[in-house]
Amino acid sequence: MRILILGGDGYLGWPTAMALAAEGHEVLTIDNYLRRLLAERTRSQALMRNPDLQERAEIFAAAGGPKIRVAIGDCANYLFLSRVVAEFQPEAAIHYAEQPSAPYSMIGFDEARLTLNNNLNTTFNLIWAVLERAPDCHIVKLGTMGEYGTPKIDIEEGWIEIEHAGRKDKFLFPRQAGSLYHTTKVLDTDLLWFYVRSSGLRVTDLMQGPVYGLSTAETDLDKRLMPNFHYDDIFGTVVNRFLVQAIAGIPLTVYGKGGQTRGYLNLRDTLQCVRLAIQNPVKRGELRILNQFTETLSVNDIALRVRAAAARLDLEVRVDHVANPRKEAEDHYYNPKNSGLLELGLKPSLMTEDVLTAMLRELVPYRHEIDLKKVRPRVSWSGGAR
Ligand code: USQ
Repeated sequence: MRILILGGDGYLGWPTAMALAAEGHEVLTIDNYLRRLLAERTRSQALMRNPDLQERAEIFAAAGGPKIRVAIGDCANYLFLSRVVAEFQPEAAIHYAEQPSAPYSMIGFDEARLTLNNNLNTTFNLIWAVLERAPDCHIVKLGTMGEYGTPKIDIEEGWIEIEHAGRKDKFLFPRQAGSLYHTTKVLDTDLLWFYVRSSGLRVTDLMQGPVYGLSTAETDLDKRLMPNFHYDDIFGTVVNRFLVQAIAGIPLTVYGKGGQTRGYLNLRDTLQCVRLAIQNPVKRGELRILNQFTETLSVNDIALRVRAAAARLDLEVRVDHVANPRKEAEDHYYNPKNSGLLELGLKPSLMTEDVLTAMLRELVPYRHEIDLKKVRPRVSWSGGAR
């Protein structure tokens, strides 16, 4: 298939590009390096230096991988995006081209506006580029489990049937996100659903939980192919952060009580999920929503697992409960469904001590690169940057 990846330089975009190219798909990636720029601006650079997208594609090809095409440009610019779509005629477009950090979106007005403008414009432009230039293309959009928030009822996969005054109908599951970033994903879903209904778009919206992981089958070819691995408080996700903290010998930063529960998944499983979505496209005029995670864990559960894995490498780990910089429930009901991707064939690799120990081993050589100033929370939900 011809597959277009928007946001091909990102933590998920680059491993996805390699995995799909390795399977024989024709892959074109787009990026404008926005995340790299924002990471520089907020002093949140990734742990290891990542070559730029063009260099990564060259390293991959030199290591025996297939060709990955690269277009540097801004998906929020409609002329650029529609031209790429018209020329490439993708059969599937995977949309990762969003400002991905919840803390970044909560720093202040400028960061909130950038997140809103970028995320909605990229989605809106992709919708129109597909409608105008490649109307049969299947859009696979990365949404987030955070769209649902933490309601006191079970979370369905995207939809809920409601009975009201003796009549029934099916609606999008209620959404109440906990950050402006997560809210942009709610708005994305609404935009996609509107154009599915009005114009017959075909869309899969993947509600993904926080991802952890460092290597994939393709990164074994050359270490320079590793994804950008963030451990800072702004772009780093919690498991990756805790592993780096364990290696640095500093206490794990559990925010508040640590009962916050989310659906997690391994980076390798993200690749499986996206592949399954593409292999099983929906028909025109359908919005399929899949909850993309493999297990639910609290922050305290994760801290204990990281501590146990670190002990195997003789690393002693303390767990610290720091003041929670976010506004979120710290002790709550959480029961989301995730049968859709399993039914499509997902084989989960869970967050076992073996998996965490292997990640710690991979990270040890980078210990001297860890900058402790990036670790403590710097952004507060109530007052922007500290
Ligand atoms: N947390 C800590 N300590 C830390 C970092 C985080 O206790 O040092 C807690 C947070 O307060 C939160 C949980 O861990 O309760 C998850 O936080 P996270 O930073 O790993 O994830 P989040 O900010 O929600 O965002 C990440 C990705 C985002 C994706 C989302 C999926 O950055 O792109 O959409 O995970 S989800 O959380 O399901 O919405």
